[in-house]
Amino acid sequence: MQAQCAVALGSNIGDSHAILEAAIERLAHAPGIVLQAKSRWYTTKAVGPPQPDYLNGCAILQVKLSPQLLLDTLLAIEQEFGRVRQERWGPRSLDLDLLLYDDLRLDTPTLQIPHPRMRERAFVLVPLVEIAPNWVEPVSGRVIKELVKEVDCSDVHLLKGN
Ligand code: PH2
Ligand code: MG
Ligand code: MG
Repeated sequence: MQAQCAVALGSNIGDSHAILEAAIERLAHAPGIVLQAKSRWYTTKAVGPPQPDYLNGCAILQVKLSPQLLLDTLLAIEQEFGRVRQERWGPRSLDLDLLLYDDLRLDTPTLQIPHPRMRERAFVLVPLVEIAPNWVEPVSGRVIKELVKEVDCSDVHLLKGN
């Protein structure tokens, strides 16, 4: 079993650039995962409670893991990078969100695919369109390059020196 997945990466505590680069390396070397593509990094204004700006990006992974096993792997990597779960949408050293898993639609109490808020989040769609413009988001039936046109991207800026 092989699947292609899209993952969003975010950080707004600590040296976010170093954390995200290290997280990409960690993902690339995880059993059952091959890194296919990574976007550039973007500084983004925080959505949710007041908190520092984020650094965000996305990656495409080829995986031999089920959605649940992939989620477990992402959560374990977050923990390794010092993630402490506090308030919802609060600041974090590393956030790894599973966005897309082939054309799968899944709705369980612990895992929803596609990520239910990805369609409205410029901080997800702007990096994602770089590496997956023609991927069909299976709930809307629309490709990423179309979805990104409908969000306000004014708070998403390419990190200098990418
Ligand atoms: N993640 C959140 C809440 N708000 N805002 C930005 N800009 N970037 C994020 O990654 C982010 C957020 C919860 O996961
Ligand atoms: Mg998140
Ligand atoms: Mg998360």
